[in-house]
Amino acid sequence: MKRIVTLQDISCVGRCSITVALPVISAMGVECGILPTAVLSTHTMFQNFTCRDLSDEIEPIADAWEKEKLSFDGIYTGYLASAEQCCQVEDFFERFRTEDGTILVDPVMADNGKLYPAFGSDFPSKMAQVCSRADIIVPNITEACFLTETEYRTEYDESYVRSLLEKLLKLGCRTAVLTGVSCDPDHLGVASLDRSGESFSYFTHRCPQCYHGTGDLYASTLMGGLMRGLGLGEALALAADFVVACIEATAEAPDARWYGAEFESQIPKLCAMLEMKLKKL
Ligand code: PXL
Repeated sequence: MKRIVTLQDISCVGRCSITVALPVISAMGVECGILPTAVLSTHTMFQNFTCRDLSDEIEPIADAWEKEKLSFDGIYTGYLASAEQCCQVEDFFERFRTEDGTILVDPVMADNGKLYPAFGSDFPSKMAQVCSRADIIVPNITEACFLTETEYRTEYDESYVRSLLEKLLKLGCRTAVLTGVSCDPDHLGVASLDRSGESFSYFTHRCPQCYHGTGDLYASTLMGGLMRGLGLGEALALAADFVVACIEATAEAPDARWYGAEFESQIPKLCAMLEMKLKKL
């Protein structure tokens, strides 16, 4: 069984970051270690939240793991608590990167044209450094604009998407995946480009609803799929189909919470979709 470690926060309530990554990646048959970057009472879209930065723990934990000769088939980073933590994560990559391992960076920092409240204007350039060391990065359109200093647009065409992907590759990563891509009102999806010029895109019908944590669901499922041996195109599609299933389940749930997508009820579907794709390999 493959083992990964994910570096992101624990938002105790809110269905995002580690509370999404652990159940999803475990359900996909991949061991998921965690290195929490911060503990928050909830994610930062709540009006009141606490946040304890765990930067001081990162190095001692990494030291102990190194002494134990632990290694990981993949490293997956999400929400980081500060610009300084970005540098610590880069160090972590250098210590734990392996020849065949995959480093996936979800540069969680912004949506709908705006940075999340906890981040200052110095954060995107630090996150760009983290991205430069990744194999795969999965920004949404807003994050891609911050990373590449591109004007954020709500309406765009394929050439805007292509130029964002090309600029993201120039950061230094091997593969750039852009999420939340929509070149027409009825469809939403993802587009990717790698250094060899290979590209994929995958679109589903657009769900009118919008829930927090869907980016984390997407990145976690993508990491799980890649670790199980799916090709990039199949893993991108699996993650998109799972997120749509979660959004639709949330929209139909009479007691749905406002703060996150109901992914729990869709885990059996995720496992079934994964098995179908694995059978075709
Ligand atoms: O879902 C991304 C995310 C993760 N962690 C924290 C957040 C957010 C988005 O707002 O606030 C703490």
